[in-house]
Amino acid sequence: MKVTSSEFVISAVGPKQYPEDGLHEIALVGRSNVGKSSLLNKMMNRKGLARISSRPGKTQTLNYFRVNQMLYFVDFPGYGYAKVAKSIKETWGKMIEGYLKNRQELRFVIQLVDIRHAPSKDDIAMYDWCKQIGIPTVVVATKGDKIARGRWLQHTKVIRQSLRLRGDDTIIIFSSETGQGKDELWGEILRRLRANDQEPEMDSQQEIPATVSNKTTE
Ligand SMILES: Nc1nc2c(ncn2[C@@H]2O[C@H](COP(=O)(O)OP(=O)(O)O)[C@@H](O)[C@H]2O)c(=O)[nH]1
Ligand SMILES: [Mg+2]
Repeated sequence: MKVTSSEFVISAVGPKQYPEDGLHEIALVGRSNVGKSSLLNKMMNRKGLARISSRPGKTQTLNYFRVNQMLYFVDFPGYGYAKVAKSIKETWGKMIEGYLKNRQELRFVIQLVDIRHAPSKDDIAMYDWCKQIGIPTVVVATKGDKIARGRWLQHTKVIRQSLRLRGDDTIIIFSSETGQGKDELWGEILRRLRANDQEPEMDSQQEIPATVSNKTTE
């Protein structure tokens, strides 16, 4: 996709600050240092727009970037500096949970994992959490330039199996150094947004699993 405009909009500390123009939102999650800011900069063709390697764990805000007056990338605080239950339920707080569960504009999550390593417990918990809520995930294996091309398949297989990738979820290999995966990721984003536009209202989708599971345990 040709990015003609991209801008930082707000570091939101809560729902009152989320944009109200109804554009699609794509959340980016992953542990600190996985390459989230670098990927955002690469996707938006803007070297310093998303800050690279600001102090990990410092910001507990949702950072909104608008692209082409069409969508928002929502940069989540990095996880992985606390035990998963704590990082997700406490440090991240209700804001993150509330966003994932209730944000109508959220279309899917891009979850970043380092291609060199098997996903951590936090990565697995994050992925499972999105599946429980009913949010699709595009997994991006970052820092592809750090291992030989011939080993990519082997490494993505480990990631796929550790996360137990489900449904329509997919893995894309990315490098913010070489630009590997950039066009593929944009293609995937546009494909998913288009598919979403063609579906009837899916607002109740997120409530369905909870209702069903409540019923069956009665
Ligand atoms: N070789 C290589 N280094 C990367 C890549 N992406 C990020 N990095 C480096 O990894 C470090 C953390 O990147 P950053 O984007 O700040 O990660 P964040 O904490 O997830 O936002 C920085 O030193 C980046 O230069 C990549 O694709 N290839
Ligand atoms: Mg960052």
